[in-house]
Amino acid sequence: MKKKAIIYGVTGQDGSYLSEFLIKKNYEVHGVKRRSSSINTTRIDHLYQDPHEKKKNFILHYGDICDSISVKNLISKINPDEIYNLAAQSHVGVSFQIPEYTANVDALGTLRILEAIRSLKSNKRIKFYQAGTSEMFGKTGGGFQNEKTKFYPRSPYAASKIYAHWITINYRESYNIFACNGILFNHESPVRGETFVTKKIVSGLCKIKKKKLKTLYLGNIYSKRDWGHAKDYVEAMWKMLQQKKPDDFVIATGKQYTVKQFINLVCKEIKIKIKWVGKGLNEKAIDINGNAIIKIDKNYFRPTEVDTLLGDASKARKILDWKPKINIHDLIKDMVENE
Ligand code: NAP
Ligand code: G4F
Repeated sequence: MKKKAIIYGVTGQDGSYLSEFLIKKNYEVHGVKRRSSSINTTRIDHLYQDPHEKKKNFILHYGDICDSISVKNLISKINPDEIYNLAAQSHVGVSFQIPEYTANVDALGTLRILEAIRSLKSNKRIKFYQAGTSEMFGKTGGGFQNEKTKFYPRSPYAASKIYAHWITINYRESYNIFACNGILFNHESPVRGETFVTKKIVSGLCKIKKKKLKTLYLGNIYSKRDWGHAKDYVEAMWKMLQQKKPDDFVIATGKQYTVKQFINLVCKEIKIKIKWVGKGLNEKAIDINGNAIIKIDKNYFRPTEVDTLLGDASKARKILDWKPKINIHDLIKDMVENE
C-alpha cells in the first residue's frame, strides 16, 4: 500500500521540493493549494497530473488553514499517514504589516490541523510535521542555537511560530499525537520567493549584469544568517516522521555569513567587480564604471531585527543521520544558473 501524505503549503518553495521528494519515495501526495485569482502553481506545474488519469501520485485540493471546516473535511477524507504543515505567511518583514493575519495562519492554522487530527480518531496514528523556524530564537546574543536554546521572538511572525511550536508539543503530550517540530534555519533555492534577500540579490545582480536594472536597493546588510539549500532540508522533515518517537530537531549548516558577504559571493560567481564605499544608509557597492549598483533603503529595515543566527544540528546528525550536502557556494551556483 502506498503511503499518503498531505502537504499544506504545497505551492511554496519547500512544498515543491517536498512533493518531488515524496513522489520519488512512492508516496501518494495530496497537496493543498489556496484559491487565487492568478496562477499560484508555477513551482509545482511540472508535477501536475490530469485528474482523469487513473494512477495518480500527485493530487491537488483547494483548502486554507484559516478554514477549520476544509481542514477537518480534507484530513478525514484522505486519512493520510503523514501531514506536513508548511503553510504560512512566511515573510518576517511583512508580518509587521499584517500581524493579525500572520497569527491567524501561522499560529492558529497549526492548531486547526492538530485539532482535526485529534478529533478524527483515525485507524492510523497520523504523523504531523510542523514547520518551525530559527526566527523563534530571535535575539540570540550570538553563538550557536540548538533545541535547548531559549526563544526570544523579534517579529509577529516569530511570536506566531512559537505558539505553533508549543501547541504541537502540547498535542503530542496531551493526546499522544505523533507530532514533530522542525526548527529550520534559512534555506533557499532557485524557487525561493522573490522578496527574500538571497533571491532578491541573485535576481537583482543578474538583471544588473544583463543591463536590465541599474540599482538594487536593500535593507540591513550586516545581519548574519545560516543559509542552506531547501532540497537538503525537506529530506530532514521526512526523516523526522520516520523515527520511532516524535521529537523536535534543529536543521542547519553550522556556517554563518552576513548579507554583505552573500552579495560578495554572488558578485564573484557572476563576475561583477564591486567596491564598497560609505557608511550606514550611505553605504553603496560601486562597479568598475563607477555606477552605484547597490544602495541602502531604510524602508527595508525591520522595527526589530534578528542580528545573528547560527544552528547547531548535532542532534539531527546523531538521531536522523542527517547532514546538509549542499554548501553556500553550490547554493549560489544553483540559484545563478536558474536565473
Ligand atoms: P513559502 O514559499 O512562503 O510558502 C508558503 C506556502 O504556504 C505557500 O504554498 C502559500 O500559498 C501557503 N499558504 C500561505 N497561507 C496559507 C493558508 N492560509 N492556507 C494554506 N496555505 C497557505 O515558504 P517556504 O519558504 O516554502 O517555507 C515553508 C514553511 O517553512 C513556512 O511555514 C515557513 O514559515 C517555514 N520556514 C521556512 C524557512 C525558510 O528559510 N524557507 C525556514 C524556517 C521555516 P501561496 O503560494 O498561495 O501563497
Ligand atoms: O531573506 P529574509 O527576508 O529572511 P529572514 O527574515 O531571515 O526569514 C526567513 O528565514 C526564516 C528562518 O530563519 C524563516 F522562518 C522565514 O520564513 C524566512 O524564510 O531576510 C534575511 C536578512 C534579514 O536580516 C533582513 O533584514 O536579510 C535582511 N535584508 C536586508 N535587505 C533583507 C533585505 N531582507 C529582505 N527580505 N529584503 C531586503 O531587501
